[in-house]
Amino acid sequence: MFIPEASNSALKVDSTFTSILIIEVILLAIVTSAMVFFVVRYNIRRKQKPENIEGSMFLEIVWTVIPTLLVLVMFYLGWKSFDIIRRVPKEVMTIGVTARQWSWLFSYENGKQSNVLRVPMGQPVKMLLTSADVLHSFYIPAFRIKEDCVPRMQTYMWFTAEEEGTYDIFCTEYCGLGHSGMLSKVIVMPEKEFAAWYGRAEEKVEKPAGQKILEEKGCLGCHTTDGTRKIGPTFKGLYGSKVTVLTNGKERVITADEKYIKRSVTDPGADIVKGYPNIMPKLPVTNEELEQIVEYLETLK
Ligand SMILES: [Cu+2]
Repeated sequence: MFIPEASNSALKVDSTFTSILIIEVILLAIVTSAMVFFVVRYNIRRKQKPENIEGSMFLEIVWTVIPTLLVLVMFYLGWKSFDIIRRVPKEVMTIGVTARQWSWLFSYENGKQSNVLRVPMGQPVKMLLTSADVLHSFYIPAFRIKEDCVPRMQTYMWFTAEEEGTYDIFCTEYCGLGHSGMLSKVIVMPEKEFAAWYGRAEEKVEKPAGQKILEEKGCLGCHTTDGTRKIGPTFKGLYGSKVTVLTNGKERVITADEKYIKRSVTDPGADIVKGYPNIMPKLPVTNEELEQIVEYLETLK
């Protein structure tokens, strides 16, 4: 397998997929060889005389019963693995997932929040999913599970991670220009290690409040703090710098001061930095949060 089978459902989903694939390959072989046979056998150069056939009860029954049985077998296999994916065990740890353009936020039962998903190995985890804006879809290929994130609705999925490691998380429903950058990781940790991380009230190095807000609101899905260009301009060195923007389609150079930064958050379409698309969604922020964001950006000079 190219992608590891790192959850309880992965093996079952794969074996269902392989079984159906085998049935299909056999069918393809039968149909193709019959086709080739008829092309050769009844070629016009053989000058066969056409014959009128009245019908055959035996053939009618054979080609009705066999496909019906095959479809029923495939349905049974699919339904069995679907049942595993949907039936959540009683004792589970619950983690909330909020999808937004273009980031993931994971919220734990004890109030911890993170942009990276950490789960204990061998323990069932239930994810409660929702979206803050448009349709997204939460997908962990190594676990063979995905589920839609729908605004104003809660969906769920569950899994037991069975192999330690770090695996990809993708958004698998086109959700705007930043869709391809809507990535994260799931880190499967041994139970003890997870408990230690989970129990720690705060990260050892206290993060600035502004940085936390940028992480939680998903700003860092499109902007970086290290100077790299993503979908949006980087925050590094932004504060106090000269920026060329388009205001109502007119180009002008302004200084990235407090006023400019605040306006860029509350009204992202007002001044568009030259060379970037006008795609930033409006985010709900309080005045206090705005102050903290500005304060943090000031430190990124
Ligand atoms: Cu998305």
